[in-house]
This record gives sequence, C-alpha cells and structure tokens, in this order.
Amino acid sequence: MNDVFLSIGTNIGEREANLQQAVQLLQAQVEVVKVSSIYETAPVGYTDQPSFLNIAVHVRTTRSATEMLALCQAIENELGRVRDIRWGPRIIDLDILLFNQEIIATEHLLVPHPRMYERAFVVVPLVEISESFESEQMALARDTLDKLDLQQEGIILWGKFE
Ligand code: A4P
Ligand code: MG
Repeated sequence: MNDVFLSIGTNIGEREANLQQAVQLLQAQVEVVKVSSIYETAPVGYTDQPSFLNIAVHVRTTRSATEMLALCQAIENELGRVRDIRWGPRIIDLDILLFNQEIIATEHLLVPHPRMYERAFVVVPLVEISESFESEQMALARDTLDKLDLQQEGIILWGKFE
C-alpha cells in the first residue's frame, strides 16, 4: 500500500462544494484515511484573484505515483477545470505532495511537490493530518510550520471538512 498526501485548492464557484466533490471522487477510487480542516488562504503567486479554500488529504492506494497523478487530473477535468493562467484562478487543483518517502523526478511529476515547503497553505493542513504517517519529509514540514507567521501568511481556519 502506498501512503499519499494530496493538497487540494479552489477559488472559483462554490468552493466548499468543490472540495467535497473532489474528496468524493477520490473516495470512489482510493481509501481516504484523513482529511484536514478547511483553511481560507490568501492567493500566492498570482495575487490578483479571490482567496482559496485549501485542504490536505491522506490516501492509501495500490496505485503508482503516475497513476495517482492521472487520477488527480481526471478529477480536475471532471469538475470542469480549465487551464489558462499559471497559478491563476481554478475550480479545483489536486497536487501530490508526498508519495511514501519517495523522491520522484520525471518530466510530469515532481515529488515532494517542489514548492510545498514555501507554502503555508500547503504546510498548515498537511501538518494537521501528519500524525498518521512519519517520514523525514513530514518532519521537515513540521519544522517549516514552526517558522511560519500564519497571520502574515494570510491563513485562517475556515471550518471542519464535512
Ligand atoms: N506536476 C509535477 N509535479 C506534480 C505534483 N507533485 N502534483 C505537473 C501534481 N502535478 C505535478 O500542473 C502543471 C503540471 O505540473 C501538471 O501537468 C503535472 O504534470 P497544473 O495543475 O496543470 O497547473 P497549475 O496548478 O497551475 O500548476 P501547479 O504547479 O500545480 O501550481 P501550483 O504551484 O500548485 O500553484 N494560493 C493559495 N492560497 N492556494 C492555492 O491552492 N495554488 C496555486 C497553484 C497558486 N496559488 C495558490 C494556490
Ligand atoms: Mg496543480
């Protein structure tokens, strides 16, 4: 079994419903072990866009990393994601943060996600669900969180995922 941690973000439409639908579609294909609380987060990268709702999800699956990426992209497509501006507004974005303790660098997949440790909107929900899995990368995420000023990063607890 592979332990996989995903980051899901949305800033268009019914944001909470988008997260719920994405998790439901995941549940139909893989075992969803844990979902973090929902955080409302200020946009990073391209800042002239609405704020995001972000969650992290722990899943267990026999799928390979490449197969997980394909599943994430299929769910994005099913929810009607259109790709235009890099880092721009999106109905839904599913990124693979961690895949077991593996380091993966192929043309289509970089794991750990290359920007995860700079991003409070990734690290905060990830650390919340991290007790269920220990690794060097998870420890690094916890160290990163300790150094972040969450108020300055524009991260607020929005509510429970239900
Ligand atoms: N790719 C490589 N590694 C991975 C991985 N670990 N997981 C490739 C998923 N995909 C990976 O992604 C572009 C390509 O990355 C894919 O074809 C895949 O082969 P994309 O989803 O089509 O495009 P994108 O989402 O615009 O790029 P990316 O790199 O996912 O964007 P980021 O860096 O994740 O930024 N601010 C807040 N507050 N909250 C957010 O959720 N998200 C972004 C997106 C920017 N600002 C944000 C948020
Ligand atoms: Mg993405």
